[in-house]
Amino acid sequence: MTYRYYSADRVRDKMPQFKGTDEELQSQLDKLDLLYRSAVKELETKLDILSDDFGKKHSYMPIHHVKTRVKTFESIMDKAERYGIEDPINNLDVVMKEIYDIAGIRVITNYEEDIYSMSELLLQHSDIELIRVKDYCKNPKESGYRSLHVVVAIPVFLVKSTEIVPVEIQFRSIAMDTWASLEHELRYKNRGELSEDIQKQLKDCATRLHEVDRSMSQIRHKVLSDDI
Ligand code: 0O2
Repeated sequence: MTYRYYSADRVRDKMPQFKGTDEELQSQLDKLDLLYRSAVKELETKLDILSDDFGKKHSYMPIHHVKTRVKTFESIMDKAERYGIEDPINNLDVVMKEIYDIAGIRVITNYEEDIYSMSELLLQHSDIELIRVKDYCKNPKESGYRSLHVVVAIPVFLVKSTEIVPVEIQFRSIAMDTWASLEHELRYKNRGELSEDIQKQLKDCATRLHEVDRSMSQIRHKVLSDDI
């Protein structure tokens, strides 16, 4: 039996209101899977090539590592409900148009400045269209969260058609990712509830990590200029 990321049987169990046949449901789920996984693969390759070329030209690799994920079907449906999309299971085309982060890539860079150099280089690609930017590095969230969120649309070339697929790319430095990962884990463990005092302490940690990020970057520049 072929392994499927999205299985019609499982989806049908949870959402019996789908109006078509099991084959129709599976065919839509397979298309969803193929499009978002392909879009992620293409972007991952682009980032890999940029990082290699940057490394050769500047003897420095700005990307520390990259993580990718495609949302589970349950999580896509939850978000569609939160967005107020009516009857999402029977309107997957609307879901795909309105939810930008079904496919997500997290690019972890060494320093904050690498976030901007890498995102700018990626956005120069002629086949990539910029849809939306949210700069939580320049304007951190109330929680203390920092990251650059860029939503792009990329073409995926299939046998009979070309589909334009949105992907959310989160660019973060190692320090920003450390904070976001630990904070996410703490929040998740506490079912999203954190006391005001804990939130304040976490925000304070975000500020301190940001100071460390800046100091490390200054040290790097000093080391580089001393090198010459
Ligand atoms: P996951 O599994 O990380 O993807 P929307 O999410 O579309 O309703 P919007 O405006 O796109 O709304 O959300 P936002 O805040 O720009 O980005 C949401 C994502 O950013 C979250 O995804 C997190 O990955 C990250 N994020 C935002 N704020 C915080 C924060 O305070 N702490 C941490 N750790 N991460 C944050 P999801 O959907 O939560 O899940």
